[in-house]
Amino acid sequence: VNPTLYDYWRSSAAYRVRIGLNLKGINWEHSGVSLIKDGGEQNHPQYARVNPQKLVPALEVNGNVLTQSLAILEYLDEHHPEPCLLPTDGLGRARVRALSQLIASDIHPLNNLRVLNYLEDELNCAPDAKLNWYHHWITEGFSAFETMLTTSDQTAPFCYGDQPSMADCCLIPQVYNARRFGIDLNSFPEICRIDKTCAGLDAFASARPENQPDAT
Ligand SMILES: N[C@@H](CCC(=O)N[C@@H](CS)C(=O)NCC(=O)O)C(=O)O
Repeated sequence: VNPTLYDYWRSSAAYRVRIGLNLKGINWEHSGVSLIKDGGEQNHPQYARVNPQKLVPALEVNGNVLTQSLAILEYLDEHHPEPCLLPTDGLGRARVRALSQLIASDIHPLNNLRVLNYLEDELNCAPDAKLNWYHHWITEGFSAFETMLTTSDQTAPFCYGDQPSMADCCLIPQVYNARRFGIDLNSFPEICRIDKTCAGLDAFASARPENQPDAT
C-alpha cells in the first residue's frame, strides 16, 4: 500500500515531505486537511487522533502514523536510501541537519499559522505588525543561511554538494513562503540560485503548492 500524506497545499512543512517522497520516487496518496476550512480541519477531533499536535504533515505508512517533517524525511531516508537526503559522513550529516533545523526549528515555528493567529487574536497585533514579525524572522534566518552557504566550499549546485538533500527540502518551501508574504530576496542571491536549480527538477516542481489537488 502506498503511504498516505495528510497534507495541505500551502503547508510548507508538508511541502518538505512531498519533495522528499518525490525525490525518492515513492508513490503516495494525498489526504487533504484544510488549515482554513471550518476553523481548520487540523483542529477537528478526527485529525487530532491522527496527530495530537494538530499540525500537518503526518504520514501513514502501513498503519503507522509518523509526524514531524524532519523525522519523516529521516525515516524515508533510512527505508529508501536512494537517492540519499543525508550524506554518509558524520560531518556532512551534521551540516545538512543544521541547515535543515535553521529553517524548520528556528524560522518556520515563529511564523506558523497558530502563532500568527495568537498574535492577532490574543495579543491584538495590528496586521502590519504581524507582517513585520513574519518578515523579521525570515530575513534574520535567511541572512544566516545565506552566509552559511557562501562561506562553505560544499555548497553548489545544491545546499550541500551535487544532489538535493534534506536542507533543500526545507529551503525551497521556506522560499515559497517568503515570496508569498512579499519578502525581497535580492539580498540572498545564493538562496535564489539554489531555488532556481531545484525548480528545474520534477520532484520539486510537482511538490509545488499550486500543483496539489487541494490547491485553490
Ligand atoms: N515541526 C512541525 C511543524 C508542522 C506545522 O507547523 N505545520 C503547520 C503547517 S506548515 C500547521 O499544521 N499549522 C496549523 C496551525 O498552525 O494551526 C513539522 O516540521 O512537521
